[in-house]
Amino acid sequence: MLRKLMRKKTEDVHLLNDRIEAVRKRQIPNHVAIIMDGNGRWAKQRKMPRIAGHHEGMKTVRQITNFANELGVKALTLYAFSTENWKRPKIEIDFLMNLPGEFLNTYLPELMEKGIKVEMIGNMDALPAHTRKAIIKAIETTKDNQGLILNFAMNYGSRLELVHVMKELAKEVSEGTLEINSINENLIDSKLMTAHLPEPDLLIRTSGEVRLSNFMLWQLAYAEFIFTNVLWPDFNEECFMQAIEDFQNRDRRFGSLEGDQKG
Ligand code: V0D
Repeated sequence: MLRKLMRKKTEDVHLLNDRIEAVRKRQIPNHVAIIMDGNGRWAKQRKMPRIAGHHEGMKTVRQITNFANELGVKALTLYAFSTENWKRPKIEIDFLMNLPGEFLNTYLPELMEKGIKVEMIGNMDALPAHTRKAIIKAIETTKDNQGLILNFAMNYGSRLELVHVMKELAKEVSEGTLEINSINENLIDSKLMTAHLPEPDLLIRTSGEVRLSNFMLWQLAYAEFIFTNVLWPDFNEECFMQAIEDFQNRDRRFGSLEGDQKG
């Protein structure tokens, strides 16, 4: 029985390896953005506290980061904490704010080994000092790494990001350093917190919710959206692979008719 199980497991690994080889031959998305939903529900199903789900979700972050890096994805943005999340019970927020420190304590050496570079978008100022310190240390330590950019969206909200850009432009216009006619899409791109990243070409949201929830509204204009019912703690390499395959099987046209059947 055990031998049969082990053989099954070995077959699964071979199948996944075949799929990896096949997706590598096609276009790998440059920038994948993920809304990591379903941690609370995962815990509830097991009669565990919500924080247990968050902790399990952190393990998934590690696994998916490594896998995306191996596939050659250039940037991975993970929505870890939204500006809305402050409405949660204080005890849950306190637990969440310990996760970056714990994650980095255990995972920073591996990030260095693999050349992964940590970055962050969102308003750092409102985070507790210990959380901020852990993140700043990770950003500093990994700043010269050349592999995947692991970009955490923390205390991030897209409308607020856009409000900041608009104020900045208004200020420059009123000071006479910017002409209204010079405002264009590229200029706005350059003022966003994601200015240094490639445009996201794939958005994944787990746990069956089909909403954007104020996440990268401007940046996701042309991205492919993939929604899955899988809860974030259950999201594994196979699920990520499936999302990449679905992405590769879509016909991306950016509004043109290129590749369409003519006539
Ligand atoms: C909980 C599922 C890693 C989503 C993943 C404070 C909710 C696990 C980080 C992390 C969270 C953030 C920055 C950093 C290193 C790690 C994280 C939060 C929540 C919000 F530099 N997981 N994780 N941050 N969860």
